[in-house]
Amino acid sequence: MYFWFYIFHRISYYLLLKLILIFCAFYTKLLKQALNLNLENIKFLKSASATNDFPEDVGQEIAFVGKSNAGKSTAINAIVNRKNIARTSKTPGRTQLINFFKIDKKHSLVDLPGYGYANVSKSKRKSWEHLITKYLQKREALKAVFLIVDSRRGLSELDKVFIDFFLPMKKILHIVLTKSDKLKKREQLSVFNEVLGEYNNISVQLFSGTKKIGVDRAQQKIIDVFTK
Ligand SMILES: Nc1nc2c(ncn2[C@@H]2O[C@H](COP(=O)(O)OP(=O)(O)OP(=O)(O)O)[C@@H](O)[C@H]2O)c(=O)[nH]1
Ligand SMILES: [Mg+2]
Repeated sequence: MYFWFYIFHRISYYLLLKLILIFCAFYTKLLKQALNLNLENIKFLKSASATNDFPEDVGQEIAFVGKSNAGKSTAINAIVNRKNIARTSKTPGRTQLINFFKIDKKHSLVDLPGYGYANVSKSKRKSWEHLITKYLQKREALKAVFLIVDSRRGLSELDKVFIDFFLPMKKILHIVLTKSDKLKKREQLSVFNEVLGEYNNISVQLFSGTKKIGVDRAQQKIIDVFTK
């Protein structure tokens, strides 16, 4: 009897050990996958001017949203360490289509047209708004939005309207305060605290695409979103 109890005990012990090892291997594989996510491998996939132009709704996406000229395309370029994969311009309203960029089979970044660009006809603005709204509401692959805000201006009324529209979707929102190279340390801290004070449940960071400030933090956030 004691012998059988001993055998049973050893087998259960062995099985438990095996289970722990399988779990560890699985966890390591997940971590590895996360680390292997090489942002520099990014490739332009396609531009969309209508919902039926969108690529297949699979995998995981992070969209860059914000006012026109806030620095969305520059932020994407800095984060993926590529010069001009997302087209930037001094002229507001440069990105007029939804641009999809693929990092690998499962992960993409999306450059959205900026809002609040005055120099555009009413009908064109309406069609952009429709396109962006449809994308944000319907896209299953959309896991998070990086809201790009010019740190010199702080959150605009339109940014706040966007936040109110997006928060109920229960997806991740991360605020990136760009062009912080144009501010003194004291001013950077002030805008950072102001945004945090207003939305203390949203993550916020300072950033500069041109001076490469906060790039690591933004990359880490992307990896966190994709491995969550
Ligand atoms: N100094 C500084 N300039 C920046 C930074 N980010 C963007 N810019 C400049 O701001 C301008 C607009 O940048 P874009 O990245 O094209 O802005 P966008 O939000 O993609 O603009 P749209 O596509 O028009 O909506 C360009 O002249 C950039 O060089 C930054 O971090 N620091
Ligand atoms: Mg752009």
